[in-house]
Amino acid sequence: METRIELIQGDITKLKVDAIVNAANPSLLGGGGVDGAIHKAAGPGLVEVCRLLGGCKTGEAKITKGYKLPAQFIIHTVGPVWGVGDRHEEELLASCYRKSLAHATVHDCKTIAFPNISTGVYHFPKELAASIAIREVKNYLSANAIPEKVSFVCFDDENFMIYQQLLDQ
Ligand code: AR6
Repeated sequence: METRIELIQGDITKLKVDAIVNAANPSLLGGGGVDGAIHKAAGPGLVEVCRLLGGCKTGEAKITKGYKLPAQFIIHTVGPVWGVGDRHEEELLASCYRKSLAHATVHDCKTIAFPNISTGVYHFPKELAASIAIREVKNYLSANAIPEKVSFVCFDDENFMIYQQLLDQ
């Protein structure tokens, strides 16, 4: 496995990294899944500042502080919903990873952790999502010194096994 990439199974809200990424929705005001867990763990200061951000388009990313989280920053990105709209889902998901990594570089985040964006409520096929995530992170790392380390955090067993297989190749 590429030494700057790490695979973890567990809850992203517990990680003491410079930045965690949130799989948000365009309102940026919270929701279920990992978004709900992050807002709950970060505390009410997060939604207060999110109200001022004016939402976020699919494929884009915005950054806030981590509030009560062990992570210093939260990078909120909005993944595509699989199977609706103009169907540029693959490119939009790739953009989520690139834009999140770019925020990490600008804010000098040496460590960043990603959840499996869009693979829950948004129903993006897990294997395809993982291959896009790994490709984009590898490409970015080969061109940038910061972040130094990227963690993929899988919550469910299926995603964990998919990432294990793809990263071992
Ligand atoms: N830590 C890490 N990963 C998690 C956690 C956690 N605590 N909880 C869930 N996951 P989802 P989406 C995984 O549905 O598909 C929200 O309501 C989960 O197993 O959270 O991008 C937003 O507000 C799955 O693999 O995000 C949006 O409306 C992955 O996180 C919508 O859901 C993503 O699942 C976004 O949908």
